[in-house]
Amino acid sequence: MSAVAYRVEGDVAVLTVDAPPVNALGLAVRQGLLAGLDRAVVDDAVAAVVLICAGSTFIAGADISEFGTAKALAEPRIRTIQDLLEASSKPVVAAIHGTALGGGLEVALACHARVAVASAKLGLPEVKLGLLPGAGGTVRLPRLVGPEVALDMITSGAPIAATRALELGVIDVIVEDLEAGAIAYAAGLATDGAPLPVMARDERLRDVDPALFADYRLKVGKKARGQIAPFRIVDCVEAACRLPGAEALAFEAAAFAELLASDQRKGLVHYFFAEREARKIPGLPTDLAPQPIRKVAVIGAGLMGGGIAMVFANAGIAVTLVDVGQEALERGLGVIRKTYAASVARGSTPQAKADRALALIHTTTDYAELRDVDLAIEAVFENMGVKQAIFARLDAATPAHAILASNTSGLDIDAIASATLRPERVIGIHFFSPANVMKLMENVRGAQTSPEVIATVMALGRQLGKVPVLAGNCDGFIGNRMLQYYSGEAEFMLIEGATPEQVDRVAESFGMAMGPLAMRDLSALDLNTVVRAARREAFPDERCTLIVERLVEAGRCGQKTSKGYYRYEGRTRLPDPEALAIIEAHSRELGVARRAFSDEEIRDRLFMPLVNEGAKELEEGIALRAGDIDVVWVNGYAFPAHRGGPMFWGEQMGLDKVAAMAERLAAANGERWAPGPLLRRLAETGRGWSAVGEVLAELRGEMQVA
Ligand code: 3H9
Repeated sequence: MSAVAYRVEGDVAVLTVDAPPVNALGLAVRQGLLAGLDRAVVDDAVAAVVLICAGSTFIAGADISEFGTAKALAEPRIRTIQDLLEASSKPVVAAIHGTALGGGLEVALACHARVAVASAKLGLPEVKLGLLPGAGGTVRLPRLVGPEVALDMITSGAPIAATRALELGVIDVIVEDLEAGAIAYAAGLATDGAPLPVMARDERLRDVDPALFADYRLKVGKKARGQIAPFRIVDCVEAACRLPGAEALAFEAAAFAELLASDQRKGLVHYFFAEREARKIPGLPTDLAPQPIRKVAVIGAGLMGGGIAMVFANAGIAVTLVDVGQEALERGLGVIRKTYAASVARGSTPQAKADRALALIHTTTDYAELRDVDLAIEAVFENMGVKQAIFARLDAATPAHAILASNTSGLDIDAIASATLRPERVIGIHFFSPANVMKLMENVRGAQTSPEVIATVMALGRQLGKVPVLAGNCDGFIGNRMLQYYSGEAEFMLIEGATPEQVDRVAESFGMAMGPLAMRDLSALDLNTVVRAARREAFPDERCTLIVERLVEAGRCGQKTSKGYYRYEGRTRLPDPEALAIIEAHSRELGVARRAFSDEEIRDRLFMPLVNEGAKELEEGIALRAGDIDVVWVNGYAFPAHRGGPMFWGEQMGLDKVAAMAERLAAANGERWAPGPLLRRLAETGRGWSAVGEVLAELRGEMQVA
């Protein structure tokens, strides 16, 4: 059966693409489109053509899974189909519902007109995959909407709504009944007989001010954090304004090929699939329906609790915010109101939406009001006794079906669950701060958490617009457990001779939003000293430094005291000789000779320990897949998505190098830094993360024999 059905209604041929899940332009769809168009062109009974899709969406782009395979290069290519569309003397109308994305929108732009339903969205999201629109998007879109709007759309990758697309002229009309509307529109064009527009041949963009592109490059430079694609997009749109259509298309094709071969594209495409894979939990019954969550309680009206309440209210779910006193509730609600007001003022949330969300947040000090909630999330400070007491109260106050969740960032979920009579309905839901902004939702399964609860919370993540990942229960779960090695090495390198600016510069040029030391300054150094003392006690034989303690003793608690690793003028961070003197004095105190560091060494010492600890999480089943760890780090710790995540990056660097680094760091820092059996075996045998299952089985087998 062809992926594209052909039928004729009156004198209009209707080509229906039917290639679930998203009608991507894989080889079969391209072949079907070519066959359908060829047939319509020669069919004397056909005066016009409609291109429409079955299922939930219009063509959502090229088939990403074909990238790098022979199929992607096989004819007919997308451009061949577009040539045919533009050469057709019979009008072709794209009928759009769902999302017309990437190559999908590019095919629609090569049609002679576009009709859409009001709920449709259109966009060129290739930049999110480290690419640019490679099927004429940078040439046709600027001709249709002008270079500024095209640059905004293509460099952001954000889709626009049909109403906006109509205003801009990307679509010609919004209809209610898509197929009937498109057929009528196409028939009208045929009867009208007016010359058909061919965007790629349109030469109207000759007088664009070149300063636009210089400005845009500066703008992109501020946001792009080391990414190549946004700059190449500007180059292409500029070329589209300078060159005749055919030459601009050739320019775009060359730039697309360059990006397709780039590591950044590989990293981002890996990330795309990893995010989707992370939603799938092996072992859960496939027919398990998630429980509906209509009403939730959030315990703790602090910054975290308030942010969580906003997440639910934004998704239209009623929230009861609970705290011990009226004053705490008022304060919490005040912060929530301020956050909404700021977001309305910025233009990112419409007033009506903020009002609707605020109206869904109700406050109380009385647990008796929780008798009809479906989920309660505790978000108080990290103290096991306090959390257990709250869970015991929640167990008594909430209905039997309610899920009880803790937002702990590292405490033992089983110990928390033990305070209840329903440990199977207890789970960790770890939001990252600020919860209303950060995308990651690290869900932590306890030993007894039921499959239904896991399925519900994973589905809830998507409903809330978050990126859910399932973690096992251990100190720090997936993300924070790894973090200590990253910040630990940052500190050791300071003692050995690197400066805070150098360490942070390397991390930031790698693509991290903020270097590890600047990050610590932001989150307050004094708050960190308690955890550090506990860790020194737990691992007395491990290497440690007292840099943070020395800085705090000198009144340097980070941004809040305007000095820490740096000094701050407002929010501007500046190198500070005083901080360096404290660090140098501590090097002397520890008897460590200071030396120069290369950027490469700093990079490897910062990021390779993450990979090593990630491998141990895989070994212990804390993370289900290496990709899950990548998703956690990209969304919870601003690890650059264009590097694919720490595990993908580590594999690109070579797991043998990662293991060798772990050996060296274990000798210097302590046994916890050593590679585990999984990483050792992968490194020795030259295998990658895709072999984790098989290597773990081998290792288990060997243990049994031994
Ligand atoms: C491009 O077009 C290049 C051209 O310019 C030039 C070429 C020369 N291909 O996200 P979901 C799968 S680049 C293959 O969960 P939703 C996805 O993996 C492309 N597979 O659904 C998942 O599979 P599974 C530009 C794809 O409803 C399933 O579909 N286009 C593709 O939340 C459902 O996906 C884009 O970047 C694809 N293009 O969201 C659009 N897209 O079920 C990327 C999806 O096995 N896609 N899959 O896990 C999206 O943004 C969302 O998937 C979409 C649906 C909004 C369409």
